[in-house]
Amino acid sequence: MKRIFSGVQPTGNLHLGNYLGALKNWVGLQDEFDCLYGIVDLHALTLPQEPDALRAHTREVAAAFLAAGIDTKRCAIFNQSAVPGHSQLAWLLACMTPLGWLNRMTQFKDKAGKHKENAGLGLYAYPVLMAADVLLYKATHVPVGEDQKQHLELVRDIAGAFNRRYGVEYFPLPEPQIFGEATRVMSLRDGTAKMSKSDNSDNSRINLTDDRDTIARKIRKAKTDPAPLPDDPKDLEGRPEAANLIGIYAALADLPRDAVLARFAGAQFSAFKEALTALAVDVLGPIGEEMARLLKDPGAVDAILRDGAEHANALAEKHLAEIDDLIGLLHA
Ligand code: AQP
Repeated sequence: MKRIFSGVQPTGNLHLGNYLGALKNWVGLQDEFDCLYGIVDLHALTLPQEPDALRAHTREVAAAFLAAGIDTKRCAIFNQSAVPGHSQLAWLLACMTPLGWLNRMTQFKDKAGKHKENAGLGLYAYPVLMAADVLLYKATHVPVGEDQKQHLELVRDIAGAFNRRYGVEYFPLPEPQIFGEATRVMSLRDGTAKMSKSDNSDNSRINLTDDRDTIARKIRKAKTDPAPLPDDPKDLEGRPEAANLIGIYAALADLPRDAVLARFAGAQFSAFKEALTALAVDVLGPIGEEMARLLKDPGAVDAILRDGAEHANALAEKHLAEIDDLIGLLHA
């Protein structure tokens, strides 16, 4: 059976990049895979989180999953900390992960910044927890963005290390699930930086909860360059902001980039931005409204998370019993 695990951190400010790079694609996977989608709250703890905000952001991600079209009849959605197996397996895998493998991870270097000695152990060990997330369910595929390819390689290495140590083919080596034209959404203020939840400037991103006027204002203010839009995708090279806006339009409209350029070749940004605003409002408006509706009833969102966790726990406990047995952990 083909199985997917993927997750989003409940760190607030869910944005268009999270939608186009993750949620929208996840919806399409439901038909083909057994899908488990986690709100990875333990990962969020690698940086300080305020308790009430963490709870609110967890429900907000759950609402975004549902509003984007994830169907809980076919997929489990749950928060990671509600399935203790994630932490248990992370420890077991940490014991067979050489430090050298973790030292190669570039995300730690980026997130720890200049003061590595002050960074938490959790931030350093994050990729091992990610390996546990995927391997706990014996997932065969992981949807990956550009920035996570290195972590998936590590998941495969750790799975291979376990299998070799115990002389079994227990964990499948998960494959990357790649999507047609990869959508990496960049900041509206800087076409070379990823659109990100943690960017200090709210104008850098379109949040899934932004209303029509806010979306229009942010797109109007989005950085561009003085030249009109080209007709050949090659001419977008060296124009990161133009390339980003075209990429966003293409992803929202489900069109290849050259089809978008064919439509807007020669246009000024003002006209293109108006069309982009209308499209963004069309796609995101209903998602934001549905999230707001769902979040009015937090008890109902919690009930969905509980159901998802129950399903995930059943699978996790079965696998952990097998893993403990292979390792020789006695449960008398
Ligand atoms: N800009 C983006 N373009 C495309 N995909 C993106 N994703 C995030 N940003 C973009 C995808 O969203 C999923 C969830 O990401 P995450 O919550 O695990 O955190 P992240 O990747 O660290 O996202 P952010 O927004 O950049 O958060 P901060 O600022 O907290 O680091 C992933 O599948 C990711 O690829």
